[in-house]
Amino acid sequence: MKIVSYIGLGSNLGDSRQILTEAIQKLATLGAVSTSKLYQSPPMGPQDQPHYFNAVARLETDLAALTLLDQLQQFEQDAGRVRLRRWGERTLDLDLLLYGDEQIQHERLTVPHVGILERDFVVIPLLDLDPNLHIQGHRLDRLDLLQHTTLTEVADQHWANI
Ligand code: A4P
Ligand code: MG
Repeated sequence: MKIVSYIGLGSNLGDSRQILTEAIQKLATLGAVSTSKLYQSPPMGPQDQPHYFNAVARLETDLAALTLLDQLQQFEQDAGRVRLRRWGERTLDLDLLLYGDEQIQHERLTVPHVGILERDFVVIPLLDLDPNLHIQGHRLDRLDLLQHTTLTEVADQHWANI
């Protein structure tokens, strides 16, 4: 059965735009993909790191949630992922934000992703893909953080050529 999942993409090391484009192409091997716009975002966490490129992908997949997580972690490794510190710089971060409307509490996987409702670099791209999205009873388009966003749009939905 096809599940609609949403995956957060982030990068602030290397050629981030190219790294995210390749990540989208890899996601497209798992099922039908569509992308949000592409954004730049000041770092959450340590401030002495570059701005992030952020986007969200919508993926329709047959994969079980943990199998999908395995794939995301493989794609991170393929991108030569280094992660130096918590909330620190990284070449590629792929977070499973939503998996259908399932709530998952597993030692390797928490869904919805922790902090999803507090991060403008997640909420705004999610709204690109589905303006009516609700999470845990919250309408995303009503969240206060939308009033003081720090995101800059750098490309429209076609940035990854899919
Ligand atoms: N894990 C549990 N749930 C999930 C999930 N839903 N999706 C586990 C993905 N992984 C999940 O992940 C650590 C462990 O989380 C994995 O082993 C997996 O089993 P990680 O990717 O190694 O760690 P992380 O992503 O570095 O976690 P951390 O430090 O909590 O970072 P976040 O929360 O991902 O934030 N600022 C801007 N502007 N834009 C960003 O994208 N990203 C971060 C990283 C910091 N600041 C940012 C951004
Ligand atoms: Mg992560």
